[in-house]
Amino acid sequence: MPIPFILDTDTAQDDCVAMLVGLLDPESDLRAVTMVAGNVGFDRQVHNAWLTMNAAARLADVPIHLGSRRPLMREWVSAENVHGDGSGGLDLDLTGLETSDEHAVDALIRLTAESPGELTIVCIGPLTNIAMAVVKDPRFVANTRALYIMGGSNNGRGNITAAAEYNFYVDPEAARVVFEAGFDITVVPWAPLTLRDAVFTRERLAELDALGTPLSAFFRRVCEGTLAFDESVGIPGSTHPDSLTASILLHPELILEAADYNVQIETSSDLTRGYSAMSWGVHDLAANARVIERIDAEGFYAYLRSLLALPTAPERPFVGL
Ligand SMILES: [Ca+2]
Repeated sequence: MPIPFILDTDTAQDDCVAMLVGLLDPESDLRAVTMVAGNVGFDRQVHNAWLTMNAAARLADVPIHLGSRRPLMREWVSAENVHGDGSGGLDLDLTGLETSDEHAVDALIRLTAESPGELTIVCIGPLTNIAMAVVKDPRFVANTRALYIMGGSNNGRGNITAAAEYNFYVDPEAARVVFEAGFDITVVPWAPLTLRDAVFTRERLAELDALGTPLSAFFRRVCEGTLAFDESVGIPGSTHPDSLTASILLHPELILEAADYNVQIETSSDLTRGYSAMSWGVHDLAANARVIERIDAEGFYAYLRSLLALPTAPERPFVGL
């Protein structure tokens, strides 16, 4: 049986790849996309989601619900210096395409309530929408099967500051609400996991490009902009934590090591805003999340490669590809 889930995303670069996983893998039953303020301008993120659905030839198959356009308490912080527009300048004729009238927070609450305990939410942006749903409906936590969250670092370095990973930094209060709410949570952290197991070197990217499919051409474009940034900060390739998060939901055999942690998010310090304190079981703190520690990196690469090798052609011609 395909696994039903919702993708909560700030769609740019690897969010697009995560969405491809959700749209192309036969093990996946992607029910909705919910948009949250994050990586790049909100409307550009929606545009990037349409581009991705087009690449997967699934335009308008999955509803896009527009959600929180800013964090709960903070000013929005963009990652446009990292991602550019998040899709390498691709464009598309969007004639006739409409996002849902229903707000993302209401969609999250309704969809999980319609099949209690069945829907997982893959959260690959700031956690604003999820926190809003927690606050709005006390049944939301129990109705949700699990959250798969890309965010934080496991006693490792951040990316937007020394201490913090971007998603938790942008809306630390939302992250705190979510980790204190009682969900069944799995975390894919930035460091050390992503930096060790989900970086594709230029050699690998060339291999993927050599597949010569429309999907591999799309993949190259959405990853190209970020690659230059990653290399400028010493990361030897493009980073894929969001697609990894979706992939381990559908293919848990990719998980090689994981452990239960108590995860708390720093909200009061300027210096360590959004820091995720991940306590590994020796501090008398109750576990509230499973943190992924090691994955089958070769298996993950081979899996994405197999998706990008599919002959799927875009539904409408891209402008600029
Ligand atoms: Ca993201």
